Amino acid sequence: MLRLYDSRFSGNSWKIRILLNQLQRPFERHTLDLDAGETKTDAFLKLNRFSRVPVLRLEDGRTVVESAAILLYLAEGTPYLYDDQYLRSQVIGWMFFEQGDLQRFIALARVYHLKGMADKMSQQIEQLHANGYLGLAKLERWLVAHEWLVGDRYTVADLAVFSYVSLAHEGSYQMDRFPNINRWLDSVKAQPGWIGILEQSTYQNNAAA
Ligand SMILES: N[C@@H](CCC(=O)N[C@@H](CS)C(=O)NCC(=O)O)C(=O)O
Repeated sequence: MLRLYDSRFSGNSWKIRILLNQLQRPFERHTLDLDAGETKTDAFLKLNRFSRVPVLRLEDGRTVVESAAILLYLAEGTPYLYDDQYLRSQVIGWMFFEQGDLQRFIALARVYHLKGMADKMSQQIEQLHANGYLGLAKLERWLVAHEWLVGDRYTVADLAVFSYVSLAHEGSYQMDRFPNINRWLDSVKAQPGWIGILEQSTYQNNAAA
């Protein structure tokens, strides 16, 4: 059986749990405690050279790391990824954009808030917002004229970008500035099999959680 190493509040891990649920793929869930340094152990380093979650362990013991790579691996041959070479390149392009222009700026601001460090880190949060808003404005501009990020349907491009954008308000981003992003977030949430970040997948082996 597939095994997912994740952590409870990780938006990168949430992407994978949503897709596994949408694909109806059974998996064992191993939830790590990041604050206890569980991604820093020698055993975990053998699973992921970058010592981060998410990690997908395949049935044969090999691992896939990096949320975008895991999404692409799982989506291969399914409706969530195009066969067409050009459209695939567009999906991958959005995934790079998410990692480079959005994810870090949103995730760090969110972590400072979740850990009660927002006052102490207010200058850093301001800088993160300055960068994050640039990425969000580009996403908003695309969504003015497009229902989905690539082509005419929901794909792993939407899922990859969705996760942290939907959590941005937890990092004090003013998301009411972006009506088209909000319309698109609602469309992603309405997809069959979508689950919330703290929800359990129907296909999850809870014994391993
Ligand atoms: N680019 C990576 C980022 C993964 C990442 O930042 N994971 C965080 C949780 S969301 C983590 O494991 N942090 C613990 C650490 O860095 O020690 C991906 O998309 O999978």
